[in-house]
Amino acid sequence: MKCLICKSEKMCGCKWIGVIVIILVVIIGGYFLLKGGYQPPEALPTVLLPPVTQAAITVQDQQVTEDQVTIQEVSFKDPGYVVIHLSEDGKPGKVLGNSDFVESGTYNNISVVVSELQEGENFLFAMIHIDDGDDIYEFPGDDVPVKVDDKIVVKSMTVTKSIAPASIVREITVSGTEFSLSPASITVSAGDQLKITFRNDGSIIHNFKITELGVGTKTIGSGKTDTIEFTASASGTYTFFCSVPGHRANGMKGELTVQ
Ligand SMILES: [Cu+2]
Repeated sequence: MKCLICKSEKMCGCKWIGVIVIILVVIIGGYFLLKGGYQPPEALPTVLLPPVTQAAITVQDQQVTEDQVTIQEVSFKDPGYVVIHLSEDGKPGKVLGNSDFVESGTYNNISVVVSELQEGENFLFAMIHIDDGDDIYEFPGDDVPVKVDDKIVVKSMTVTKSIAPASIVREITVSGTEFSLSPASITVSAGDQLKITFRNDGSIIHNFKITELGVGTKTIGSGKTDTIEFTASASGTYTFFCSVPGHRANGMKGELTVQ
């Protein structure tokens, strides 16, 4: 390899000069970079929304399962509350609930707890009320509806409330003896929560298993009980039995039918 500096045909001492120059460049360059050239990134400036010049409210129809509604967007020029009125003859009527005290500004997705939502459709109005300065909602009273151009700031919305069907808890006691399980046939509805207590009314150890559903009691002695709880989600017929060797074949079995 040819020396780049002195053009000597052989490797010479010149290469070390090159190495030293590179090291110096790195050190000096690094020094200046750290001293002045490098600036840590500054935090992004906070985006300040312009002050609210006019009260406004935006709502959307919604489905709920609890007595609570969500206001999509609301702008308060002055501190106040979002108040939910029931529609009476198409006009804002009885108050069903109000938001917490809200300072001036624009807010998204404010929740308001309301009372007396009916199952099915509820026709409601969301209205902005002003606070009279004590941070306590008073209406009827001084916390009156806000007006813009002499009009109340209000939007109507339909809130559909659905009530989840309550699952039924079925409590069943199964007695085990030598060699039977009683009842030997149990029928429940899909979705039922089952609480099965196995009672050993025999004189030797037994248990209660439904392997197809992955549930079972402990193996217990005479006079003892053990309880299992599970939800019968899938329809079908499942065999229950005592898994102590020989007991199932001797009659300790039965059927759980989930309809
Ligand atoms: Cu048994």
